[in-house]
Amino acid sequence: MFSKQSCFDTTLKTVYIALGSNLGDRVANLLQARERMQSSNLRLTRASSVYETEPRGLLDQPWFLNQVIEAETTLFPRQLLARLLKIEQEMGRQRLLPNGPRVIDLDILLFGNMVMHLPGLEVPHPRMAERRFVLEPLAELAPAIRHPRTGRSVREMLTEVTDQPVRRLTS
Ligand code: PH2
Ligand code: MG
Ligand code: MG
Repeated sequence: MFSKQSCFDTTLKTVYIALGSNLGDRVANLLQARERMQSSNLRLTRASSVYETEPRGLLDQPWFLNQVIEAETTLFPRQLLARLLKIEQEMGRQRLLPNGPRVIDLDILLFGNMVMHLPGLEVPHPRMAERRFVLEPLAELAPAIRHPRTGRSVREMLTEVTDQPVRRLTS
């Protein structure tokens, strides 16, 4: 008997991934990242608008473009993370400063209802609840979805971060 949790589980999971860029041609970087992610085992189903957002953490850097995509995947979290990091590398990301400027950043926000605390892989993303640049685009796609640890909806979390400047660019 194979349980649902076994390593043979090939069911589709719905995941939400945050994209961010503040170096080079930011629009082209988001587009290229979406194209590179799209594949038979990671199928992009919906994309939010693109937002221009004030930098958080390290303030003295260009404003970001941020977006969230929804995808269906048969990958496991570790595999998905490895895929995202590979795309970041292929697109020339250099890690010089924590929270510093980058060509592309791809973060797993939510992976089904999973809660995970592994070295290098925390799901849901540990800082998503305090970031309007994540919650605003996520709320376009899934306002009622609940954070699996706190039980709060995206819409509820968003009401607490409205002081952070963001500007919607596309619809
Ligand atoms: N990413 C960070 C730190 N700060 N600020 C904005 N506006 N957008 C980001 O994507 C972002 C950030 C670390 O990943
Ligand atoms: Mg990030
Ligand atoms: Mg990242």
